[in-house]
Amino acid sequence: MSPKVTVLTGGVGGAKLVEGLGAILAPADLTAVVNTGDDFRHFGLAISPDIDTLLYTLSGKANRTLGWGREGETWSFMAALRSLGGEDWFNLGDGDLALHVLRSARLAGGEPLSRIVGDFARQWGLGLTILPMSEDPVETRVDTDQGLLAFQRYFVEHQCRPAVRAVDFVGAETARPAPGVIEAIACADVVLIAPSNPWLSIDPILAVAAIRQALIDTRAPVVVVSPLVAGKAVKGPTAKLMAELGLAVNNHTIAAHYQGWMAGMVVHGEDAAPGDVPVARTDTLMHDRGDRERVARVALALALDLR
Ligand code: FO1
Repeated sequence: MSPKVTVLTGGVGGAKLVEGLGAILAPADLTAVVNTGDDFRHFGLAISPDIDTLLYTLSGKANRTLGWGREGETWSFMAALRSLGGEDWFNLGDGDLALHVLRSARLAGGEPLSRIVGDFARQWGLGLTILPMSEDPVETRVDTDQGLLAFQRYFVEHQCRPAVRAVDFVGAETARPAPGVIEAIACADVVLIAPSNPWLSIDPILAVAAIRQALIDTRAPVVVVSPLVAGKAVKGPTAKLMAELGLAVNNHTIAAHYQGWMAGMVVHGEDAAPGDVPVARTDTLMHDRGDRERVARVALALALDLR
């Protein structure tokens, strides 16, 4: 039987796992619940980085070296913007702009984000279900030694250099799960937490109380793919952030972060892992499609064992 799988994801690592799952599951059996805490308005445009990284990755359009945006992108807009003295800390490629302009226009017309994203996925031949975690605004904000920073200011403008003291999610207490999110968790055979940054990319999703509760209540085993490889993060600021938060950079900390509903964990190679949860081991570095498929298979197998 083909299990119904729901995966909570954000960032590049998450998109790679979803790509691997897409290679082994029927599209109708796969749902991605995507972080929207990174979303922000820039020049009035609605930017949804983690949704866009997933759309680009799954449709083969992703810029693999940058980890965001499109392969073969051109930058005429940015050149023209700079000539006019516009803010240029956040790069908007010419092709990428089409996504932001179309999404912004349709949101302004009152369409829900989940419908817009569903249309984009279908336009690009993707059969899985991609759900934003919420249609309501939830803004990740990082309290640092250089003051309170909106997520993209921290991540892009300051290149994650400021030391983090705390992360919060403005709007989470009133944000509702997007349509279909609770069902996707409650009715899944398996729920996976992608190897995304737990504090920056998964916590915004968990900050929506009904989603966290659904993870606790679901009969599906919840398996976490560790974002750490040999005690370091593969990409992005995970290890640096953990150290700044005074946390040991290891899988015990990751497991403690997800305790209460995590049933098992996929860890890299021989990395130390908590002794009190079922663990599956594999090389969790996902360079190519084969890697992504392998990690997806290992995560799925562990979860199905735990049913
Ligand atoms: N990341 C950067 O480091 N520099 C950029 O100029 C940049 C532009 C950008 C434009 C659209 C988009 O969807 C993502 C973009 N990102 C950029 C990545 C983005 O900050 C991250 O993908 C997420 O917010 C963190 O996962």
